[in-house]
Amino acid sequence: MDLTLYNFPLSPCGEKVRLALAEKGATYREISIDLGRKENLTPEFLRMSPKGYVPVLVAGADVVRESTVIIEYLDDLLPDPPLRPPSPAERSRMRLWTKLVDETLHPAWPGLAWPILVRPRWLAQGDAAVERMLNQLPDPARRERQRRLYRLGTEAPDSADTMRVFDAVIDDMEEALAAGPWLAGSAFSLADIAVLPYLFVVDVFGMRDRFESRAPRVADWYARADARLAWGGSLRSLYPAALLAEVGRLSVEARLRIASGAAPDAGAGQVPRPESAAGRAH
Ligand SMILES: N[C@@H](CCC(=O)N[C@@H](CS)C(=O)NCC(=O)O)C(=O)O
Repeated sequence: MDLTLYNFPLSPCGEKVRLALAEKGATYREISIDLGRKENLTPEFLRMSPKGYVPVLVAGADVVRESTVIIEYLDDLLPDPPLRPPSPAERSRMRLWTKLVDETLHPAWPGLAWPILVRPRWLAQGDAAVERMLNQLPDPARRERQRRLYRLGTEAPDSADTMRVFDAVIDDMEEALAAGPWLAGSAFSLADIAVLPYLFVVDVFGMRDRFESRAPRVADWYARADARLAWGGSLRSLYPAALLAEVGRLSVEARLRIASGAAPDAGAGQVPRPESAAGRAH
């Protein structure tokens, strides 16, 4: 089967798909869609993904979008090794995690990602060019958020909210991992694949301490997930070293601001706590 993945490097939704493909041992072609240059808003791309989101997977004649849908599609298409637990109880737990990521963790992600991955390039291009790109965005809420993050970087309220959401999800994970080695229970599954790219990015941004310092089971889970054979014992092997070095460099300033502004529990109660997957799983 001919597989093509449209992705933006380090976009966690696209990375989920890459992790699932790696676990399956699948070969595929990857096409990079530069979100900073709005390559996701070309008519050709919008035909595949009407909201202009990466990732998109093209498998033969099938064009599949929405990362959680794509990873389940892949598990149907390439059943070995299975990435959904066989028992209905564990499978339902797996889906609580993928739902938590779709509904809560991912919507919070731009508050961390845009200041680091996109803003520096936008600052170099200047306001007029950035406004031209922002005005192409069909969704006004998305446009305003990107404008805020461009203007204010990690000073935008979005960034502190993001860190609080991340911290709450880490707490949920810590609780769930008391019951088994992986998030859905006994086996590595799409639940782990759904969350892992977000913690990996926290790590690449130099903020691993965010979970290592206070969530020992999550730290252990992360170390075991990072060491999986599917990616040769290190998630970093999936990326060009130059990209990781560049992102590490770009994240220094953001990291320091976030560390000084939004420590775990600071401001608790200002944003709604995400609905807990762990809490409902037991
Ligand atoms: N629910 C979608 C969300 C995808 C999404 O938010 N993709 C981001 C990258 S992480 C994107 O393409 N953003 C482009 C933009 O907002 O302009 C999924 O899970 O695939």
